[in-house]
Amino acid sequence: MRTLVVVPTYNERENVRQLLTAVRGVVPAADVLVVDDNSPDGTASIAESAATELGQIKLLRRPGKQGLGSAYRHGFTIGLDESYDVIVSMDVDFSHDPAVLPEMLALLAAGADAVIGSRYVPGGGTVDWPLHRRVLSRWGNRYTSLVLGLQVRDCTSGFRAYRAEALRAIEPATTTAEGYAFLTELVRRLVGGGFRVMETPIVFADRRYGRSKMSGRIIVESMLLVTRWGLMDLVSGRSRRRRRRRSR
Ligand SMILES: Nc1nc2c(ncn2[C@@H]2O[C@H](COP(=O)(O)OP(=O)(O)O)[C@@H](O)[C@H]2O)c(=O)[nH]1
Ligand SMILES: [Mg+2]
Repeated sequence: MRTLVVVPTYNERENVRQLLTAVRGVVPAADVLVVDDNSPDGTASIAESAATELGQIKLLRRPGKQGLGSAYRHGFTIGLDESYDVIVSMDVDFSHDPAVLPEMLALLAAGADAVIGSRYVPGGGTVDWPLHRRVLSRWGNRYTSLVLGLQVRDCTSGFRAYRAEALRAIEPATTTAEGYAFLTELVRRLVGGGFRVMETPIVFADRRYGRSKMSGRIIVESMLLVTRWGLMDLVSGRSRRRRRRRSR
């Protein structure tokens, strides 16, 4: 299976070379695409020199910070255009342990359409995260699963592997959310499209270097969109039921 690992970066100079080296060590056959938004700290030039050393690494340089959702949309479109069989997404800051990659790919090979590295299934968790982030993530995910009626426990984990046909079918380029809601939007579309989404436990470690790029605005965006989608589902579910009653 031709695999592309998409890695978005913004101001990650301390992490990028190490992560690329680690990924190459764990899945030597996979290609990697780094999507950098013109990081002021020079992440792109470090990625470029690591790419020359390690091979099979491409760098997409974008003109400015456009958000995580936008970086993934761009990276996924390239992966689909280049006919990869499997597309993986992961953070560069070592919160997502590359050692889990073989397990994720094995689950795809065994029949899953998408595999989510999940903090909220047995065996998963977070370490070293400050309390406010743990609470926000845990309850944000509980709210999301409940409101959208999804069986998936961790809708905002960015550590995922997708079968390319499934990703192509849900048209990631037409999503609009910027932050975590982008990840939820993809889960919603996968489940809605009847695709088989599996979760495998991960222990999410806080980043070793640098700072989080997520903001209060991104969290608010995520909660508002989830609420809106939930209400839309409620209304369309009601109108579907009404139509069904009328046609009886
Ligand atoms: N290209 C790009 N990458 C981003 C952007 N925002 C965040 N990232 C990357 O997305 C990943 C997750 O971001 P991070 O700040 O660690 O989020 P957190 O783990 O939820 O605190 C990291 O690899 C970041 O470098 C962005 O605007 N553009
Ligand atoms: Mg992070």
